[in-house]
Formats: sequence, structure tokens, C-alpha cells
Amino acid sequence: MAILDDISAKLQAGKRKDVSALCQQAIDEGIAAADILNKGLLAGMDIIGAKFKANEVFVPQVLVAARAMNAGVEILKPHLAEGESTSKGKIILGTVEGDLHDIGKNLVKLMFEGKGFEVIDLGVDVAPEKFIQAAIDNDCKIIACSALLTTTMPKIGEVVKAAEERGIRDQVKIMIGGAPVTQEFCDSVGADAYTEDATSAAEKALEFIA
Ligand code: B1M
Repeated sequence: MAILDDISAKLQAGKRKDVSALCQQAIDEGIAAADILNKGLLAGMDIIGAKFKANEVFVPQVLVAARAMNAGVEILKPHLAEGESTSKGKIILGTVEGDLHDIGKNLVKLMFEGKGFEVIDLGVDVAPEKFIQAAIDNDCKIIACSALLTTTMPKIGEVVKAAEERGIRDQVKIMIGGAPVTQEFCDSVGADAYTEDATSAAEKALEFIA
């Protein structure tokens, strides 16, 4: 669909206002929010990611594209989340220590909230102990960690260890995800669940509390 290609192109160019306007237009035209997200915004981010890797674009361009992505997600938010009103419990969420990527984490938050969870978002660059302390302070049964760098993935293992050391490992489920994370990695660090995307993360969380 031409408008989805336009969204992808404007995102790559970092045109935040254009991305917002086109996302609104696509909604008004009756295109499903999930399609706008996947075939417009995320398709654009994928291209930026590939160009970044190939040194064809650099951090400033990636940053403006990321801001345009966030602007688009803001428009889609009310249409993406299902908006369950009953509270399903609280989830501690954050991007692990040393890692500043938050677009995926924010999508995961949106989907958790859409399924009726209250999300305590610790933000980015979150130390292992901070995840655990927040879970204890808020009596949370789920800790969700996002990692986007191969260099920060090992911090997930430290979250699992910190939960053991503080004696809460059997009381919490530790969910993990992010582009470099795999099921094999999840098994190797002893986390409870790896999910590939934000929607399946929210479905898994529902399974855990069922
Ligand atoms: Co960065 N970056 N970045 N970056 N960046 C990557 C991750 C990289 C793959 C790019 C590349 O080389 N192709 C590469 C990592 C390589 C590696 O580790 N092997 C990389 C690098 C190297 C870096 C820097 C080191 C660059 C530098 O400074 N030289 C630096 C590190 C900074 C730091 O964190 N300390 C850096 C910086 C940045 C920006 C700040 C410019 C910006 C982030 C802006 C922001 O987040 N606010 C940025 C971006 C945007 C990217 C790419 C291009 C896009 C990431 C993204 O947002 N994708 C990325 C390339 C790529 O991933 N292809 C790249 C869209 C988002 C929706 O996807 O986060 O994967 P994602 O989330 C998905 C799933 O993974 C999943 O759900 C989402 C979809 O539904 N998911 C979960 C995520 N978390 C989950 C948790 C769950 C379950 C599912 O359960 C709890």
C-alpha cells in the first residue's frame, strides 16, 4: 500500500510530523494499526538498521528516525492496545544496564497495558539490582527485560542471579526479549520466557498469571 511505503520513507528521513500525519491518515482510511506499525514504521526502522550496519547512515540519522518512529507509535497507541480495564497485576519492565534502546521496550509496555497489566517502567540502562528491588517493593510477579546489544545481553543473566541472591527467584517469572536475544540464550541464563515480539510477550505474561 502506497501510504505504508510513504510512512516508511518519511521515517527513514526522520520527518516526525509527516510520519504522525500519515499514520493518522492511514487510520482514517481504515488501515489496521498493526499493519501501519509492521509494514510502515517497523519496515522503515529495519531499513535504517540495515543502512546503519552498512555505515550508510550514522547515529544522528538513526536518532531522528527513532523519534519519528515514536511519534508514529503515539498516533497508533489507542488503536493498538485492546484496553482491558481490569488489572491483571503489575510488571516491572526495563532495558538492561548499559543499553539505551527503548523503542521495542515501549512497544512491549503498550502491549502489556493493552492486556490489562500495570507496568512499572524503569526506563533504560537499568542495573540488575534495580529490577529486583522494584519487584520486591511493588510485589511484582513478572520482571521483563529488554536488551538490544550483544554486549548488554549478559546483564539479563545478572538479573536472574540477583533474583536468586535476594531469595525471590521462585516468586517471579523473568521474561526477556530484544533483537539479539534467542530461546537458546534464555535457556542458558535460566530466564523463564523468551518472546520474539511485543504481542507474544503480552500473551506469555497472561499465561503466567493464568
Ligand atoms: Co543501535 N544498534 N546502537 N541505536 N540500533 C542496533 C541494535 C544494531 C543491531 C544496529 C546495527 O549494527 N545493525 C547494533 C547492535 C549490534 C550488536 O550488538 N550486535 C547497534 C549499535 C551498535 C548501537 C551503538 C553501539 C552505536 C554506536 O554508538 N556506535 C549505540 C549503543 C547505545 C547504547 O545503547 N549504549 C546505539 C545507539 C542507537 C540509537 C540511540 C541511535 C538508537 C536507539 C534510539 C532509541 O531506542 N530510543 C538506535 C537504534 C534505533 C537502533 C536500530 C537501528 C533499531 C532498533 C529499534 O528500535 N528497532 C538497531 C538495528 C536493528 O535492530 N535492526 C540498532 C525497532 C524495535 C521495535 O525493535 O527493539 O528489536 P526491537 O524490539 C522488538 C523485538 O526485539 C521485541 O519486540 C519488539 C517488536 O515487537 N522485544 C521484546 C524488544 N524487547 C523485548 C522484551 C520482551 C519481549 C520482546 O520481553 C521482556
